[in-house]
Order: sequence, then C-alpha cells, then structure tokens
Amino acid sequence: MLRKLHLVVATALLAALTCVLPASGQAAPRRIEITAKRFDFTPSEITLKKGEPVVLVLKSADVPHGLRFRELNVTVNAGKGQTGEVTFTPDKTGTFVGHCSVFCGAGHGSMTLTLHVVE
Ligand SMILES: [Cu+2]
Repeated sequence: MLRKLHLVVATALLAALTCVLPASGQAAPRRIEITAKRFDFTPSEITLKKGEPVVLVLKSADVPHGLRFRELNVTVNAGKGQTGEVTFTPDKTGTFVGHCSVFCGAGHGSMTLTLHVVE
C-alpha cells in the first residue's frame, strides 16, 4: 500500500516537473520567421515583448536581403534563397521600422517591416 503511494507521489512529481520546466525561462527563445522577397517582408508587422529574447529568422525567397532596426542595433542578413538569424532581446518599448539593408532593386527603399515592442 505504502509502496503504491510512493509510486503515485513520484509520478505526480514527475508530471509536475515536466509541466513546469519548459516555462521556467530555460526554454529556447521564440522563433519569429520572416520571409523577404522583392519588395516586402511577410509578415509586414510583428509584436514582441520587452525583455523576452527572440530569434528573428529571415528567409530570402529570391535575391539577398537584410533587415535592420537601426534604433535597436539589430541586423540580420539572408543570402540569395537562404536563411539568416539573429537572437536579440528588445530592451525598449515602442514602434520601430526595420528596413531592408541589402540593395535588392527598384522597390528596396520602401521595403519595411514594422516592429511593436510592448510591456
Ligand atoms: Cu533590399
């Protein structure tokens, strides 16, 4: 009887640990996938939380592109048909406009992505 109780307790503990661990901050940062192609980013708008680390994954669907948030000092580049990534933690709230950082043609100047950072 006692043995059975131990087993139940151990199983419950294990279940509780399994639930708690991924949420403990040890988990890998959230990955945000962005596709770049002449002349836009998809999605064109993303929202992140201040202080929460993320990985921005930039995939190029055609020519080389980049994405730079000057105010946040963040840049990620993706070669022709390739993927690049950068890990960063937004340290201020606000709305930031990222621009394509690799010249990619006639619409390059208007190729932007809007980033909202909230509390
Ligand atoms: Cu460009």
